[in-house]
Amino acid sequence: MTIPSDKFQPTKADRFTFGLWTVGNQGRDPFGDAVRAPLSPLVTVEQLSKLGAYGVTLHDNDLIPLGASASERENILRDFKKSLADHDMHVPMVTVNLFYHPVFKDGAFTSSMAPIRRHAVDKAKAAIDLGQELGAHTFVLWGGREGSEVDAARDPRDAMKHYRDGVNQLTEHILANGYHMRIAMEAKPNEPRSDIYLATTGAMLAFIATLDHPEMVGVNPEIAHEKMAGLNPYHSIGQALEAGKLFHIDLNDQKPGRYDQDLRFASDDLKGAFYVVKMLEDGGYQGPRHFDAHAYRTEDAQGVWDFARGSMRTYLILKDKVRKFASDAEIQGILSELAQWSASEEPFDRERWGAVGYQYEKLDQLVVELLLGAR
Ligand code: GCO
Ligand code: MN
Ligand code: MN
Repeated sequence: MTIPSDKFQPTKADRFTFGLWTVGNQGRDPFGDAVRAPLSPLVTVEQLSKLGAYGVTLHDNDLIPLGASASERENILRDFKKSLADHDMHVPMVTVNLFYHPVFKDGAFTSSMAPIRRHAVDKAKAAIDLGQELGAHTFVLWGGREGSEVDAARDPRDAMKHYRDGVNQLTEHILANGYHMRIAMEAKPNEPRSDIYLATTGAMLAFIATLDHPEMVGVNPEIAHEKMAGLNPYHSIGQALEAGKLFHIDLNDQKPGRYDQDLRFASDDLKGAFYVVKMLEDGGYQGPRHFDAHAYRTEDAQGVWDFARGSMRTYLILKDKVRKFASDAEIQGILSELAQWSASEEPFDRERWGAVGYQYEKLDQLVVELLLGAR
């Protein structure tokens, strides 16, 4: 049977979104300058819509340059909203840039300087207002520079207090304005700081429980960040989902032990990506499937759209594999045997239960063959 060529063509119903900063990435790195021209938000909206995406996400300053006047802001927003409407595109999430300007070099919410902390909270509130104007219901908070190099300079307990105070002010702002907005906190262990506070999704979950309005705050796990911490994203995402805290997701990839790579989703670890897709699809995750990655520095403008198209196609192909996994008689046979054991009321017998084989070798090989298209 030949697979119809459009079988993995993304549609709006798939709810794929990309950050403006992802396809807009110009390929700068610490060793080399930009290799691609800047991409306007309007072109991004049009191109991504053509490719089948549902929407875009943005930092405040991806759209409104820092220091823009009120009338400049209004003009930019008018054109952007028109472009969204013309191309049936949505903005389900916005975030705030608290890392680019030198003022944030030692953090924002956790800065040791009170005026910087106050400014950071005001900037985040303004980004929430912007999100509200664009119809977003999720505000991602990534504390890119909330961290340290010199531990003599700040006690992490103080950082936690300041961080908590900042997030509490944001939930107050949302409530006071009657917005329908939730906050999703994104963890990362390092880069650009030597150490970033709340380094993992698990740490975020513990922190959220200490907030004034924990019900309004969840997590935005990123595959690459969990891998940078040496963790298994499938487990982190699963824990968040089970806790009712998976408010958003950043799909990408990362080789272990490297710098922050932001690789195209599933480009490195197909099996890991398969389990993430399985978790999102089987676990009832309702949010957009959001890509936070960028094209290789080797790419020109066309390569960027190849990157975007590839990200969505791979997700849909893996989603198809999730369906195959659920209907594969041999895989399901092993799983139902395991389920029977899990529900067993047989008495404990050291000899019997110690001698049992779990069939995990067989199960894993079946998954590998399924992913390789041999089943
Ligand atoms: C990174 C982060 C960012 C955030 C984004 C949203 O490692 O650079 O993943 O891309 O997701 O800034 O706040
Ligand atoms: Mn991210
Ligand atoms: Mn990242």
